[in-house]
Amino acid sequence: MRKLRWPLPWPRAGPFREGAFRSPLHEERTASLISTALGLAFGITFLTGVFSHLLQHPPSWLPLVTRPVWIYRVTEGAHVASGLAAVPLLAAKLWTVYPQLFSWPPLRSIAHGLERVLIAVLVAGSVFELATGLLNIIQWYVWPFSFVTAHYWVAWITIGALVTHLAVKAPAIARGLRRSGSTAPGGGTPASVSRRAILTATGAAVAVVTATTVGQSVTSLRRLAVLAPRDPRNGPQHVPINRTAAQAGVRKAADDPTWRLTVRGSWSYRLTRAALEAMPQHRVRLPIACVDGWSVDADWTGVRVRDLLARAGASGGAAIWVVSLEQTGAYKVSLMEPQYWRDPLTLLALRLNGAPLSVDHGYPARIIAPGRPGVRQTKWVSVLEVA
Ligand SMILES: Nc1nc2c(c(=O)[nH]1)N[C@H]1C(S)=C(S)[C@@H](COP(=O)(O)O)O[C@H]1N2
Ligand SMILES: [Mo]
Repeated sequence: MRKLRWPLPWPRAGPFREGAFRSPLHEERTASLISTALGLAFGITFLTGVFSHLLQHPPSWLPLVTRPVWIYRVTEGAHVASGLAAVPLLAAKLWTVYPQLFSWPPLRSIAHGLERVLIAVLVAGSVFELATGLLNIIQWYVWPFSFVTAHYWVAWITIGALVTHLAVKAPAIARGLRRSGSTAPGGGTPASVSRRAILTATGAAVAVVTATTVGQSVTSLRRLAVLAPRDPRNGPQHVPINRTAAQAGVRKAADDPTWRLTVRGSWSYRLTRAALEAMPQHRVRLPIACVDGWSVDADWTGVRVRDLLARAGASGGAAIWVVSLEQTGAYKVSLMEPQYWRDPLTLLALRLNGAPLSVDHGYPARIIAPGRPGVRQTKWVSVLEVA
């Protein structure tokens, strides 16, 4: 019987041949610098992403904070900005290391095989996360699965693969960062010029991506944000709209003069919009911060949710259901924890930036609370009910 030995079944040719990749750009130091930046971007994106997920689906053990009021605005802006910055970094990283795909022999040992599987998971997970995140912020839902569930769980798989990969690669990373020499492997050609070129190009790509998008959440930079899906000042009453009343199918119900707010606690009552306007009004400055990364501060005027619930005899420890006029979908009902509704800044808002809410912003009444993801700031509210 013949022994199976490499080179089998394919010969060592093409990219597999010895010395196929001589460019100094593929050496360890270049890879290490880009990897450090990419690791940092992934770390920030992961942590802020987990925070965002927890705020959207708060487990009972989570201490819900409402101060600073812009906490979610900042973490979600950072999540999307670092995710976007990771796109050119990942591309540069893959480019510096792809020759290793053709290392010879393709399989040296079981450990080497496992390392390759790990890298495959890491690359696939990273590409999946950045691609789905990107498509989500431009609201192009091309996938058949739930974005939130998939994006969240693949993040854990990817970060697990990344941490394991870092542990395996620690010696090479340390070597790459320590080495300050400018010679290519094998001696000879100075690599500094081309290395500087790829590092500059990568840095420039990150700078351009960031500068042209970060204005969606850093309002003062909005004029630069030519590539951002949203201009944070562009919309009725200078606030963008994610879903209009027509898209949500509530146009008629929202404009219906027979609309009443129902509040159910130990006892129940109903109020017209005029009755709400006759109650003590409060004005707060709070951001709408969408999970998609755009955010903007606005002036909201309305009735404190805690005043409405006190009138229904609600106890301070209870959560409340916020029911929208929307008949179907994820926004129909949402739970509001006591930390939010007892907060003096949490309003059933009637006015936005000095004028009555436009129908697309949630007329006749909508929730605005400090430190909450935009998805939970329910528009077109019809019922507040102790859960
Ligand atoms: N009922 C309902 N409430 C909703 C939404 C919705 O589609 N339906 N969109 C949410 C999302 S994702 C965001 S970011 C904010 C946006 O509020 P705005 O359209 O007034 O800017 O409203 C939230 N409240
Ligand atoms: Mo949103």
